[in-house]
Amino acid sequence: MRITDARVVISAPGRNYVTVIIETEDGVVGVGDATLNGRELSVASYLADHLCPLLVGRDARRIEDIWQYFYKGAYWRRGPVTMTAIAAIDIALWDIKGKAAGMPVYQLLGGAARDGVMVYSHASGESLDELGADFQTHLDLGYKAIRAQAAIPGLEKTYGIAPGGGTVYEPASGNVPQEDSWETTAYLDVAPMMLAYVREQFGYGVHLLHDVHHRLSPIEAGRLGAAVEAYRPFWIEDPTPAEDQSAFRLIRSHTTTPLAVGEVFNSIWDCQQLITERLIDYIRTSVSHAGGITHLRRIFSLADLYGVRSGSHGAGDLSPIAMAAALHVDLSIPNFGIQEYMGHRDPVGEVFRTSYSFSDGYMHPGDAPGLGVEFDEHAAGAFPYDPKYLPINRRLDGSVHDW
Ligand code: GCO
Ligand code: MG
Repeated sequence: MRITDARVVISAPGRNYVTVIIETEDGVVGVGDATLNGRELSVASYLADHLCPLLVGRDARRIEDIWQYFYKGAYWRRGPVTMTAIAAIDIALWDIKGKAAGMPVYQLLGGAARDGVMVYSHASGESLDELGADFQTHLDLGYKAIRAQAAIPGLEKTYGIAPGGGTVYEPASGNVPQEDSWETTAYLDVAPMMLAYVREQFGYGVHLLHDVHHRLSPIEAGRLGAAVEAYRPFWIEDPTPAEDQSAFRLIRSHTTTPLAVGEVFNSIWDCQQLITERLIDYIRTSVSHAGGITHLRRIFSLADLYGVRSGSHGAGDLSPIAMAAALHVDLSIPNFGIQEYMGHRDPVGEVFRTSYSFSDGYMHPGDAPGLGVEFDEHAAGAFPYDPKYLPINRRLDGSVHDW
């Protein structure tokens, strides 16, 4: 099954997505997600200039060989741009394999190990009351797990707080990133109050999550974890900058609050110590940023040996193709924990037609052959690239702070 064409499409139906399309001699076509938020054009160029030309003529069925060819063959290993590009090709090849076999990808991965995939959504507010209203909206939608974020009084803008009215958070368009402000002391006061508020209002029958976005020092994170234990968070996410794996030893020694990390990781090497030393409870690597289905399964297999569960990143800046691929992996692995599901903004459905479904807090990838996502290349043409950056985070004294 020779590959006859591989190309990249950048479109912005709601937000920017980079999509790889791989065609084979017998007409089976696969799609993969190559979106790297704020760095979209780098991955598109890596693919179009370096990887796609090398795919033509190769046997699309040899997924592992193609993965190794691009990973080991390039000499330069790892890194978000490289690994997102390899991931997109890997995802598209699994799509092709499923379509050729007439099976959904999860069947090729060993079949369903559960009936559905528990997902968590995002609730946020400028005030606790606004957060409460948004939390209730998500409960009414059936979610069993909800992430809570609230603005910090005294700070002009806080990352991830949606403007309200059912909308999701979205960075502003433009060629220069917006700048947010940050003050750790204020945050450390507010965060426990916020989780306490959610428990007082809604009780303990829902899983409660919170994202720190890498903003604390290890000892501050230990203090936060200890302060919120009574509110039984499902997890505290990204408490400290994720590349410092040994920092988690210090956090662990101060709290039993479960820890999740990994949305910025792109290989098994980034989380090897975190997993093998049992420094985290959930590994959040995503299928599109951590080398595709092939490499993500390797990470989750290592995690399974050490009692660490999956909790993949699933923000709206990962395309519906990544969401579908994640659901196929989630459904089939033994150590699934939870899946993030932020949903996608209109008009994403005009370009990506999905067969996954949500019911009562759980998702299922559907039973269409392959990933179950159709990408309408023609429709994508109506939504040109819209430059957008994640905000920069500065302390009140003007210094750049961690993300
Ligand atoms: C999350 C994330 C996102 C990321 C974004 C980066 O947990 O969903 O932290 O908000 O910041 O996906 O591209
Ligand atoms: Mg996060």
